[in-house]
Amino acid sequence: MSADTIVAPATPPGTGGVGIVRISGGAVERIARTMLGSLPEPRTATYRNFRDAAGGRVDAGLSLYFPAPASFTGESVLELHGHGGPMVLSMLVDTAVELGARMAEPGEFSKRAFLNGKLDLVQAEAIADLIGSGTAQAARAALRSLSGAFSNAVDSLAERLVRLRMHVEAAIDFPEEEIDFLSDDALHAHIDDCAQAFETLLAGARQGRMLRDGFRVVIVGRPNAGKSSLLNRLSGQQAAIVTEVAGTTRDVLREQIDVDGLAVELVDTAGLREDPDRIEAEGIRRAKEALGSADTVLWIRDVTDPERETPQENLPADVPVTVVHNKIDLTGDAPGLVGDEVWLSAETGEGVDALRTRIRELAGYEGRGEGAFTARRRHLRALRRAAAHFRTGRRALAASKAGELLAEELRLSHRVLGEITGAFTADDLLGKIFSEFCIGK
Ligand SMILES: Nc1nc2c(ncn2[C@@H]2O[C@H](COP(=O)(O)OP(=O)(O)OP(=O)(O)O)[C@@H](O)[C@H]2O)c(=O)[nH]1
Ligand SMILES: [Mg+2]
Repeated sequence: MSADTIVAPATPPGTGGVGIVRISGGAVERIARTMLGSLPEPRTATYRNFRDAAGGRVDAGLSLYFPAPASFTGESVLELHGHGGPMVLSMLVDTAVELGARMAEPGEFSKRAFLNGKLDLVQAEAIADLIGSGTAQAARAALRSLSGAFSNAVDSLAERLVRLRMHVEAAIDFPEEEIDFLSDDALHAHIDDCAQAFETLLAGARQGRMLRDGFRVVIVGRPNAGKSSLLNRLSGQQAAIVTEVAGTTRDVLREQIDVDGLAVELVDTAGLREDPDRIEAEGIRRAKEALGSADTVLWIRDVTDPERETPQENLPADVPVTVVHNKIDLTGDAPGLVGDEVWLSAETGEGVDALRTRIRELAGYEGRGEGAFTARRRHLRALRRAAAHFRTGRRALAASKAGELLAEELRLSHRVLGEITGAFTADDLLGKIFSEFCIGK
């Protein structure tokens, strides 16, 4: 438990009927005795004068005292519900500081709740998402995350992985019987079951991320491949400049479009190539940055360009990439989906419907799902990494009956899952997550 005591207004800046100051930490009791005269009865709204350190009256209102550990943060918490004016609130905060508290950092109340085991990381993030949600549906989904719907699903998958790992490690410990163990039907049923659970959770998290942020499609490729033409075609307007000059687009362009009911943010970028001029180089840097936040990438290739390959090292490893062959009007190739690659012409529009279908598929969008929860990009990334470890282990077992490799990949997979709820999370990640919250949360 943190030794120091923090204070911040819990209501937004500005004026209002009521303004709330929240204090959390070890000095709460002492501060309450000074400011209120005595400690109010726990969890009971008590009308009091609020006094400064010298005994002068600052305001009067309701006080609420939550002794540790039965509070939001897990520490003793005092709430002062005063009159909602900036001056009043700042005098109350100053008094608490004078009496030994310090100003809270952004998200610090939630961070303490997390560190004291009151919430897991997903739930703490759901508070911020609920407050920030832009639609009623997103708000309901955030509330479900806050209630633990997402965390429970992650925990239950983590448990399955642990049981599977125990099963495999038991087999490794008895080398004479290892082969039998590892070809055991029960083991394979167990593996299938985990694979299924990964699929379900990934689908749910993808939906949840879309509810929160929409689906982000980043278009990349060599200069002149037709990226901007495709953006214009999909958005139905001349949003981006198109010319026959290679290197036309130098900035990152974003367009909100509706793909058959799915909210998509299309991102057009500068063509990737060697030896660009300075402005273009900055454009390419921004293109790579945009790739970092993509939900999916469209890799546009001009079917008439002899150097149509885009350098693969530029593409993110953990995001699905769809190859789009553009300008088929010049070659007469057939439009449509072949395997998971799309053939089209941004100029004539043939094949563009197949791309829309592909985007919907990639998004895994199922409309308004009952029981949906919100999820963040961070969660989805971790889930994908965890699933990749699981698959690697599964392949190792199938290829070489390698129990040790499977066990190791299961351990890694479990660990990555733990980053989602915060069971294993590095301090710097925690700092980053909570710093995005606002003060007083
Ligand atoms: N025939 C044909 N021409 C196309 C097609 N798509 C784009 N073009 C042409 O190709 C040229 C480049 O198109 P852009 O959309 O500017 O290409 P870009 O990939 O955005 O290029 P940069 O911004 O320079 O990286 C323009 O002259 C377009 O008219 C297509 O499907 N068919
Ligand atoms: Mg362009």
